[in-house]
This record gives sequence, structure tokens and C-alpha cells, in this order.
Amino acid sequence: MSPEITKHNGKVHSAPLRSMPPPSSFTPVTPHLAISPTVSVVVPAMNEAENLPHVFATIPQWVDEIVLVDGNSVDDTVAVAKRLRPNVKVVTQKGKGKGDALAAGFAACTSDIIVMIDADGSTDGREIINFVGALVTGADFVKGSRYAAGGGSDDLTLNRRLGNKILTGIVNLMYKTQYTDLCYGYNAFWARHLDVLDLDCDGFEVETLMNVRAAKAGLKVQEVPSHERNRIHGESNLHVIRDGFRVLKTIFKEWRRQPTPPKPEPAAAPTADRGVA
Ligand SMILES: Nc1nc2c(ncn2[C@@H]2O[C@H](COP(=O)(O)OP(=O)(O)O)[C@@H](O)[C@H]2O)c(=O)[nH]1
Ligand SMILES: [Mg+2]
Repeated sequence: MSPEITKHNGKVHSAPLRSMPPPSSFTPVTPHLAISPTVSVVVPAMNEAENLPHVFATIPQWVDEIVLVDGNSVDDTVAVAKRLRPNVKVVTQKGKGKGDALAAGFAACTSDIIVMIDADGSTDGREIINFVGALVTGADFVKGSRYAAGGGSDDLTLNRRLGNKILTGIVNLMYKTQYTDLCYGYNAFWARHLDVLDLDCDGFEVETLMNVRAAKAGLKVQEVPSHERNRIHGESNLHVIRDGFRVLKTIFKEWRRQPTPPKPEPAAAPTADRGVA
């Protein structure tokens, strides 16, 4: 609830609201909650035709825009996406890798909030509300965590678990963060912070880069619990050793980089109050 709104004797006093958008600009997202910002969901997908029906079925209808970033798939990924959601925005990535795909997808988004989920069925679109809820109540950047209370994973092998734990520990030490999970593909943020993230990497180090840059810029980062499922069809494109080293290199490279200062929240733009009703 916005600090300007007070409740007294069961009555809501909403008199001196700073920049409350008109009621018509609020979208109901649950029976108890309506939000004013618009929401884009970015889905990087490389040969995920079989998984997309499951993934798209979990994305709530109130999401304003779905951006599918196709990694030059050789299956029917794009055709299936268009059949499922005729208004899906399809972006074909020019380079290679998940990082390159996300950068292209983020650049194509037109909403106030950007959420990223995977196309393999491991991340559940029904959790999007938790990420958006954290953003509209004050967070700048929201990380899904499989290790926060209420989270979990069916998809973490022993190697991945160990690698993620060590890499998370290094980031926490170097950047004074309290992250419980580093290499997870479910995150959300206000689009105005794209400059802070300034993605310039190719591969699976992308989530680490985002988490480190968000911390270095002093963004208000919040973790929400998330449950990762097994990919439904197909094989993972991640190689634990190769990609683990890419993550490690990213962590150390970022140490020397000057952070980009975040943009302040706009005071009174039409969709800018990011209010909750
Ligand atoms: N567009 C695009 N998507 C990718 C690429 N590499 C991985 N992805 C997608 O990123 C998500 C996570 O990849 P995945 O292989 O499942 O890695 P894992 O979840 O770490 O095992 C899936 O939706 C993939 O289809 C890529 O090079 N381009
Ligand atoms: Mg996966």
C-alpha cells in the first residue's frame, strides 16, 4: 500500500495522493490486488517447441506482452509460439547464447516491468505475480531463489548445486550481498533499470552479471522463493564446468567496472506511480 493511503475505523483515507494513476489504469491481477504498471515477459527459447504449450499456459492473461527470443531454432518454436499467443512478439537473436538472447528481448520490451522466464518448463509463470508484487511494493530488482524458504528445485544436480553454492558465496563476499541463489533464470525488474544492467555478455553468466550489477548500483534487490521444475522435453544447453568458469570470470571482471547509477523513480508520469490497489 502506498504510504499516502491510511485506514482508520475501516475507512480508507486516500486524500493527498502524490501521483496516483486513475482507477481505469489499474489491472486486476488477483481478486485482492490490482496494479497500474504494465508487464512484459521475456522468454528465451532455443528448440523449445514441445515445451512452449506448457510454459505459455502458465503465463497469466493480465501480462501485457510476451517477447519470445528465438535462438535460431531448427524446430517449430516460433510457429508454436504464434499459434499459442497470436500477439506474441518474436525477436530473432543476432548473436549466440542466453545472454545475447535476453539482451535482445529486453530491448524489445515496451512495458514498465520486465520478467524473464525459461522456455523449458522449469520456471512457472504462475509465480510471476510474486515477482511483480515485490516490485510494486518497493523493490527495484527481484531475484527468484530456489533456496529461500518456500523455494526448491527438482532440476539441480549435485554438481550444479555445489557450483552455485560456491559462486553465490564468492559474490556475497565480494559484493556484500546476501543472495541465497546466483545462477537462476527467473528474475524481474523495472524497465527503467535496463541501463544499470547494460547486458553485454553472451552465455549463461547472464544472471550473475545482472545480480552483480544490480547490487553494485545499489538497487533495492529482493529475493522471492521459486520452485524450479525439471525441463519437460529435451536437454539442457548448460555445461557445468565451462559455464561455471564463465560465471567466475564475470564475477571478477565486474569488480573493476564502474557501476551505472540507477535512474530515480519518475514522480508523476501516467503509469509511473507503480501503485497497488
Ligand atoms: N534464444 C536462446 N535461448 C537460449 C539459448 N540458450 C539457452 N536458451 C534458453 O534459455 C533457457 C534456459 O536454458 P537451458 O538449456 O534449459 O539451461 P538450464 O536451465 O541452465 O539447464 C531455455 O528456455 C533455453 O531454450 C540461446 O542461445 N538462445
Ligand atoms: Mg533449463
